[in-house]
Amino acid sequence: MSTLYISPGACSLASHIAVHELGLPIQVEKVALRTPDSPIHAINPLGRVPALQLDDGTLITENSAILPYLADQVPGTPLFAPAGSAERAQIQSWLGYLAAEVHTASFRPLNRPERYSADEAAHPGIRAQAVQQLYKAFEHIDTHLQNRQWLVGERFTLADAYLGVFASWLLRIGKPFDQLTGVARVREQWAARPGVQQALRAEGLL
Ligand SMILES: N[C@@H](CCC(=O)N[C@@H](CS)C(=O)NCC(=O)O)C(=O)O
Repeated sequence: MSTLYISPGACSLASHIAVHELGLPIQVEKVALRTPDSPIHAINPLGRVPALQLDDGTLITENSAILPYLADQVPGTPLFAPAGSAERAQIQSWLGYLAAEVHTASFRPLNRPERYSADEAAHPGIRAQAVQQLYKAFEHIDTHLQNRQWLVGERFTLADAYLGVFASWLLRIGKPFDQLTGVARVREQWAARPGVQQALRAEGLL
């Protein structure tokens, strides 16, 4: 059986949600992060989650690759769209945006300023700039959601599974993100889904 390595509340929650939404027989294993003795280092040389190890030992990392791979195990699932379709490209576009603009360019300097400067005195400035960057990244999403139910195709897709994780991280920050009404609405819709709740419960977050 394939194994998905996750850490509770981390970005791996997106792939974990997809496992439940798709009803896939995948074992989910919790690992500690940022500690040298964590078993994740023997699985993923980067020591990061999510990491999906297939039955034959093949390793797939990055939410933007794991999510489509999981959805492709259930042909015709509404979580994704057929190869060659514009909808599939739009879903992948949001996966790329969330991974690059939201997670790496914005949340990472906010949560890990030490990766940008060894000088602790510089960290408050890095964090302040990251919050502004994060707000811009989410403003774009919020504008897109003003007259839409979900990110793509008026149905819950892989893109929303991933967005919900980052939208829930915003709750820890509060202002000014609480004024993004489209993002708040999608976060509530996301949190109400049984597949999301199963993943949250399995991670000890409900
Ligand atoms: N771009 C990767 C990011 C993976 C990532 O940074 N995961 C974090 C948790 S949110 C992690 O494992 N951090 C531990 C570390 O960097 O040592 C993805 O989307 O899968």
